[in-house]
Amino acid sequence: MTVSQPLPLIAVLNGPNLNMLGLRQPEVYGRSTLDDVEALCAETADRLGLAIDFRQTNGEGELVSWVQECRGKCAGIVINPAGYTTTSIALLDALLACEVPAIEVHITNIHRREEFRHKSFVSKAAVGVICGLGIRGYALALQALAEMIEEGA
Ligand code: DHK
Repeated sequence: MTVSQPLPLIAVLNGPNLNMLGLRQPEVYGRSTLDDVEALCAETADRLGLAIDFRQTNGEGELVSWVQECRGKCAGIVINPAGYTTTSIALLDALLACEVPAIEVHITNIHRREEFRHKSFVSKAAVGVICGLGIRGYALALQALAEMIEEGA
């Protein structure tokens, strides 16, 4: 008898205004929509043998609560904190408290943009940061987490 193991669960969490992807400053963020990002994550997770829980919120408190929920439940987090990257110590604290490896993703290269976007509070709690590679950054983050889980890191 073979007992099948549940697939490792990865939370893919998106912060404020990412629901506007595709419409929002397409010259900066590109034309892909959040549905396109979700489809890319779902297909990448499928290929890698991961399960995903994909969410977006405009609320800081909700994002903090979702990160807390990951504790003991998720094998990894992919997070694009968007505008809360540079402001939210609460989000940093939640990521530190949840003890789940998190990869921070930004669609744009925040270091080529306005100076106020350069400093991330979230990075202090992230195992890695991917920025400037468009929505493929999400797929690369899932790939990295799959490898880390496989290595037992
Ligand atoms: C998305 C946002 O909404 C901005 O607030 C960040 C990030 C950059 C992104 O590139 O995905 O500064």
